[in-house]
Amino acid sequence: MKTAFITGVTGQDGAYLAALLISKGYRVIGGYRRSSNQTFWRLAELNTLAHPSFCLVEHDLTDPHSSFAVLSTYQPDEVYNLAAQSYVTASFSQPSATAQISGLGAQTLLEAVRLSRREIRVYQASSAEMFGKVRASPQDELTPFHPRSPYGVAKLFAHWSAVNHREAYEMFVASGILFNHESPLRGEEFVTRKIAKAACRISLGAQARLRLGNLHAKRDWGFAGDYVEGMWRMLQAPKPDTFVLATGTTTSVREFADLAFLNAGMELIWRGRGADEVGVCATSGRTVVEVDPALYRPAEVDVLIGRPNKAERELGWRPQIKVAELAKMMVAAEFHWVGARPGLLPEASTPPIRSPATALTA
Ligand code: NAP
Ligand code: F7E
Repeated sequence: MKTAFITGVTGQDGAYLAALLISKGYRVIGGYRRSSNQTFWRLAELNTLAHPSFCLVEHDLTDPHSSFAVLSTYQPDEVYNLAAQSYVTASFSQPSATAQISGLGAQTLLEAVRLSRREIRVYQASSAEMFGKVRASPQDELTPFHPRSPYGVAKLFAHWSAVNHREAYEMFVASGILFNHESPLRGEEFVTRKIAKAACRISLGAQARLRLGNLHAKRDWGFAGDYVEGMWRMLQAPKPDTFVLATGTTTSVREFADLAFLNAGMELIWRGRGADEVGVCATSGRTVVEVDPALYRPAEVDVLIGRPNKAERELGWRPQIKVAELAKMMVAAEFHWVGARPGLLPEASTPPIRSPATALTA
């Protein structure tokens, strides 16, 4: 039985990865940081929390002693470093904390592995945000980086630390440059979940309007359940390397809103321009989406689109879920959680109500 240590297990990817590794017969040690308000709901949704092969351990990525203690106590074969301050907007208001956690924290963990047992295989969660002001499209492993946020800068430091540990110490350190991946378990501050939740609530009359920032931004959105499979494959490869995981298609925030609201039974019509643009419900004529310039970022990543050919070729990895199905899954989960159905849809096109747990395996 292999043992894996996952940092940041309480996050979206941590929950999906823990469930995947348990299904593959691993013993999973899940690192969580101490908080006055624990966030184990994702692990509970995927039936991982009480699983006999799963164990929670207190761990803070910024504390080297904390990493040494976990490594020496549990002797993992694989370490997946998913812990991060991962919200780009917050990285502008908390740049130092973001650098400490998402940048230096990764290097601290790599050093702990090097000094305790360098045979351990390490996965570093790198990000398409490192491409930022993109120099080429689509982006792949050879595209130059130009981060546009303190988060992107911190992730770039962590990525090069991973590459450097690979080259300097011959350690097995894989870096996955992952494009945006979402799910019903996504944090509510990220735009897809914010939209999916609002679409459900507005259609049920529980919320009047959704306020969004930049509607023009485009992202390559995939499903988190597919991407954690790619992380695992990177650590089973014959040699450590850097891989892009993406779907190869890009969708604007406005288009994602169209998809989500349609799945909630509302067709949107867009009127106006810039900060005055609004999304109007085609049936009722009510404005249900509006732009709030306070949500614009100091620097924006306009368009991301990945080219995952290397992962397909060398890892046999392919994303299964496309953005339209992702939006459908996320909105269906919102209705499921409030115990309602998207009432305005004709019966035949009602999306199946899938809980996050079934979404993983479907
Ligand atoms: P997430 O939901 O924000 O989860 C981040 C996790 O890190 C949470 O468990 C959080 O704990 C933990 N954490 C934060 N600071 C920590 C610290 N000092 N010590 C230990 N744990 C800490 O992020 P995600 O979407 O699952 O993403 C997983 C990783 O992939 C992150 O590194 C992210 O930057 C990266 N990534 C994500 C995407 C994406 O689209 N999802 C794309 C590319 C890269 P709390 O629950 O206590 O907050
Ligand atoms: O924003 C725009 C926003 O916060 C996506 C993280 O997982 O992926 C994620 O970072 C886009 C941006 O994700 C709102 O300006 C408009 O252009 O969902 P997001 P992100 O910033 O792309 C990367 C790859 C990571 O690594 C990160 O950890 O949507 N947008 N209106 C909005 N975004 C938010 N959050 N809220 C809005 O109201």
